[in-house]
Amino acid sequence: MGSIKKGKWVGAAVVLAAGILLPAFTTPPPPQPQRRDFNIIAHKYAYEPSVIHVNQGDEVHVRFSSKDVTHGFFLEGYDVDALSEAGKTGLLVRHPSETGNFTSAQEIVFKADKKGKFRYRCSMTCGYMHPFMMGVLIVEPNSLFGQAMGLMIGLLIAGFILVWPSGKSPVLVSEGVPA
Ligand SMILES: [Cu+2]
Repeated sequence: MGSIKKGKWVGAAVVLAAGILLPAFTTPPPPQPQRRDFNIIAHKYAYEPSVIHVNQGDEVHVRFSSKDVTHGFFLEGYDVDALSEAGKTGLLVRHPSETGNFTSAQEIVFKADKKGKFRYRCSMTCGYMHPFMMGVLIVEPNSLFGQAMGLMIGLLIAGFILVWPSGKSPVLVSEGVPA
């Protein structure tokens, strides 16, 4: 009986170790945060590109310009709002939470520290379709998340093995069933 229990513990330890180690070998290392540059062009009533992808932790630089009238670039979740006047290279940028005025800048810069989908939309009324002028920033999670999932699955399987009834019980049950 003691040896069965010991075997279970060893089994659980092996599964747990696999749960921790396998993801470390099979998933690529987390991407190093890097500088990402984007050129976003606004016109009635869209952004080009309308979807941008970065990895969590990246430093994002957006050069934003307008083709026709003055357009805005309000990025949800990142406290960024910018304005671009057609034909002008510079921008006006502000951080809405700081209630500050717009200051001129060459580009929008922020660190993509939150993962998820964040809409960017026009913050300057530019015509009848203005409310529909939007795009989306997708911040991919750091792959450490994959390793955390591997650890969790390993723990679950180890726990499952520990509480699983011993090998004898199915035999007892089948013996109890009348032939
Ligand atoms: Cu607009």
